[in-house]
Amino acid sequence: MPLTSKVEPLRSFLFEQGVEGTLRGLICEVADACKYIDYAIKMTELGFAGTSNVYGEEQLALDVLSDELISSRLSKCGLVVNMASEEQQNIFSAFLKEPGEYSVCFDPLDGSSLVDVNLAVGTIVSIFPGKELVRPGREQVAALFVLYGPRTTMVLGLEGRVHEFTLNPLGSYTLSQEDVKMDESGKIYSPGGDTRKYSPGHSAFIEALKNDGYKLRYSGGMVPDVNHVLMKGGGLFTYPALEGSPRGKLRLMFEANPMAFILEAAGGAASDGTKRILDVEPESVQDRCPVYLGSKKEVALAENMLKEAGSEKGAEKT
Ligand code: FBP
Repeated sequence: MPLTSKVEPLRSFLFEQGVEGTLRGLICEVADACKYIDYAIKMTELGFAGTSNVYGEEQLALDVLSDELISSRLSKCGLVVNMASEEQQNIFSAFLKEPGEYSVCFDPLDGSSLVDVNLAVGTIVSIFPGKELVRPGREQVAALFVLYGPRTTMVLGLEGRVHEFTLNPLGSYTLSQEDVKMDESGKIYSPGGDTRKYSPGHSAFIEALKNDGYKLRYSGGMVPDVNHVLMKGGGLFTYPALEGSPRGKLRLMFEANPMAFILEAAGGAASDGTKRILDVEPESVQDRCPVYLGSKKEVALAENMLKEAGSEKGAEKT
């Protein structure tokens, strides 16, 4: 990106957009912490940490380091009350006596198992006002993901708009795309999950996309795959309910909610197959959620076909 006077750094862009000071500061703190994760991905020894997370999954050294980089940064910034991390068991509070005004859920390094094979991964962050975290996603005030790919970019959803910033070699994020918008439909699909365990409705839906000439684009990393659908202007990312996992694999608070907030702000849609993800009432920060994220047409088609299959199954039983 040529250096011109038009270079718009993240903090001044947020200032010009009238984003209030504390939230502006918090977004910049998160962005800064992710600079260190970006460096760690490129420089740190790969391999396991010898510990497991709350889901019993072996943690990579990078998972633990990324978690520490964000937790410690947010704990000391004076802008945060409570936090929850996909890598930690419980909700935890900021160190400071005078806690801040916001609470944050984050997945420090989503798709981390792909770093070993040198594929793109990401950090996902969800920001709520106040101290409560176990609440519906529609109450978020902002959400973002940082994509560690050929370029390191941050995609921010805020006040009904979505913007992309790129980390330049000077170590600052500058605006690379303002007001990213999704079309009503697209031509790519990104289907997660074990196809043998797909429900009949979901299988029929994926088949319909194939028959309609949609191109398969799946890396196994939610952040690069959702970014692909968003930046291509349309299509669908999905990780459905599976046989034996009625709520799928992805986590509501750390993955589904922030991505749903961003996609909706870009004019797309986000469903758990039956309803808007942002209206799902969580019971705990560990909840999982089936995910259909993308253009409105594809998400609506998924809901209709799952419903039809559901009613057909119901009819068979009677
Ligand atoms: P982690 O949070 O444990 O990394 O899992 C999330 C994830 O890696 C997503 O990024 C991705 O979409 C999905 O799981 C891939 O799952 P699968 O390997 O079952 O296709």
